Amino acid sequence: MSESLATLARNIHQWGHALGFDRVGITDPGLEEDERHLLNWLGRGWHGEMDYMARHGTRRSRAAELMPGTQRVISVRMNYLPHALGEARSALEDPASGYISRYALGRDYHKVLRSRLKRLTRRIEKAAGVFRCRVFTDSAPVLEKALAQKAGLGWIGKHTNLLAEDSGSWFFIGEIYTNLPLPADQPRQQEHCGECQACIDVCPTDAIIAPYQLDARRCISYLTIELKGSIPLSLRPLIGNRIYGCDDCQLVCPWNRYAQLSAEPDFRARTPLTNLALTQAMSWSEETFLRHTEGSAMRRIGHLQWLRNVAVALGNAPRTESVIAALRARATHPSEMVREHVDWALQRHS
Ligand code: B12
Ligand code: SF4
Ligand code: SF4
Repeated sequence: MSESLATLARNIHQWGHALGFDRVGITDPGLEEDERHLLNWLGRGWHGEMDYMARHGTRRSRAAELMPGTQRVISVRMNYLPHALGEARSALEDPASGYISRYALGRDYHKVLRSRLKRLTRRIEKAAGVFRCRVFTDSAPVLEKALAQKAGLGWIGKHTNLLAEDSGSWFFIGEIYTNLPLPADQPRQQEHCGECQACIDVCPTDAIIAPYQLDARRCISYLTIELKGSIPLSLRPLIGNRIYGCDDCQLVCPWNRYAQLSAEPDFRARTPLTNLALTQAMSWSEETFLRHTEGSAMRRIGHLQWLRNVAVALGNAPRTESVIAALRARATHPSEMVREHVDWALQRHS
């Protein structure tokens, strides 16, 4: 290994920190074992309607198929927790409010991480000259958690999120594929779940079928974000007041006692997404929905899916006159999907 590559790798860590990444790691891209798990997962159909997960085949696990000549992956993580966990727990416990996953309360992470990663590549280019690279953050077929684990950024817990001893799991992951043969960091941290299985026990829909194995079709994050059509009837009562994503398996994880709040102003929670009354959420017009979710990852579910999710949560809320009125106001909505979920919710209160 040349001294200049070793110096460059050290600098990449420093520049990454200066750009706001909480950890940076470098790894070679081989993921044979994770590829086997991915193919098993797809074979069982656990990806549901996320066709993009199956479409790219081994490009997801073989970096060189995505960017020919890839020698190393620079993996980064950035904390996103906007406030203390007590606030998340009290939002979840208030059945009249809609719970929104903590990751979605601030600015869309795709934009934040991508622009920072691009700045990191420009910094590297200044020092190393022109080199081949591509940056990703949930933006292409990449096994991001597996790469981050291999780069020493944490371990994949039984809930299938990546977590680290020093900061829990409330962070995003992104990476740079490069043809630079940089020295790699120590692979994965030791796994520290031990005998714990709190995440498996708490999951409202039993989506974590076994340690490290998630049937996405049952996960509330999938049901409220990825699933475009009707939510299965048997799962609706289990969704509670979660109207966008779910954090339960992270909220219960003992390692999240060490969670760090995000230092990133872009990830600050926006009003009115915190403490949002379900009745108010149901009254949002498309224009209001678009205004309140501008620049947020939530926007991509669109207004109809939003109303669908809120209808389910209102069906699970305690019966009050305003709950019934909010539902009735949407009973003749032009969307068949919205009407069907509203009908279901009204029947729960009849
Ligand atoms: C598809 C997807 C989803 C799906 C499926 C989740 C999943 N576990 O796969 C759904 C919609 C449910 C989802 C939900 C969430 N997601 Co998501 N999602 C992704 C995405 C696009 C791909 C993940 C993937 O490759 N899945 C494929 C399967 C095979 O992987 P896996 O279940 O993790 O299995 C791995 C291991 O568990 C192990 N394994 C599998 N089976 C077995 C069996 C045995 C015996 C063993 C030992 C190991 C093992 O190997 C597998 C491969 O490494 C990534 C972005 C990306 N491009 O990587 C974001 C990503 C994973 N999501 C993210 C987030 C934040 C979430 C949510 C927290 C959002 C929310 N609050 O609602 C939830 C968490 C739910 C959960 N418990 O995982 C972050 C996670 C950050 C972190 N700290 O880990 C990512 C990395 C996005 C990002 N760039 O930051 N997500
Ligand atoms: S995000 Fe929620 S539904 Fe999905 S696995 Fe975790 S606890 Fe279960
Ligand atoms: S709750 Fe327990 S089993 Fe689940 S990820 Fe955290 S430490 Fe591991």
